[in-house]
Amino acid sequence: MKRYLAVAAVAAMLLTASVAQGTIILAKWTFETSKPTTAGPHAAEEGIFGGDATGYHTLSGAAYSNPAGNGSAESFSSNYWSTGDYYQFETSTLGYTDVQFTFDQTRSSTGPATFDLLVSTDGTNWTTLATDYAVGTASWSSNPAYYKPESVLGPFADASLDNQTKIYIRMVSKVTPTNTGGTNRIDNVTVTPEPVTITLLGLGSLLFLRRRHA
Ligand SMILES: [Ca+2]
Ligand SMILES: [Ca+2]
Repeated sequence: MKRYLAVAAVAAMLLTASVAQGTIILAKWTFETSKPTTAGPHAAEEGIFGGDATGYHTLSGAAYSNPAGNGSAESFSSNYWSTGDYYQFETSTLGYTDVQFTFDQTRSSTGPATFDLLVSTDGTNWTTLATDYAVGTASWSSNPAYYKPESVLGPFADASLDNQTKIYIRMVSKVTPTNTGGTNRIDNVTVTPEPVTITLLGLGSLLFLRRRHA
């Protein structure tokens, strides 16, 4: 009498799971807690990594304030703009790929209307993602019912931002308005991984026990 054990590993199971956009936030500045009155740094209100928001102005007269955001109570605003002045946001993307970001930006009628968008991983060497993008004059209200989608810029993405200990995002004014009182305002700066599709390979084994009589 012989006994045979035959084993066959047969089945492969393919599972595809979709992770919806927005379920992971690396950093998001809403300014609802920081309510800026200075150049910063202002801590991100949300996100796995958080991070800092800062403003930079050449003119010492620049004032930072927190007027109504885009459908929220607070935003990050400043006046006395010169060419080269900027808003900057820094966070981490370590362990995440396909990183993208969006932000809301508006201005007063005499505020700077033209910006460049730059990114960096060291704060020294910069890559330009958008040149001379236009900032509109949509009037923001703290009432969510009056949220202005036309103020949303992006999503912007660049492979250099993936899986980095630190990333920097800058919105740099390309113009010097004649009216120093002109303001520019930013809100809802959000850094996320792009929606990803995760493929799971599952191996199912089938074990056959076969008995034979000699
Ligand atoms: Ca806000
Ligand atoms: Ca306020």
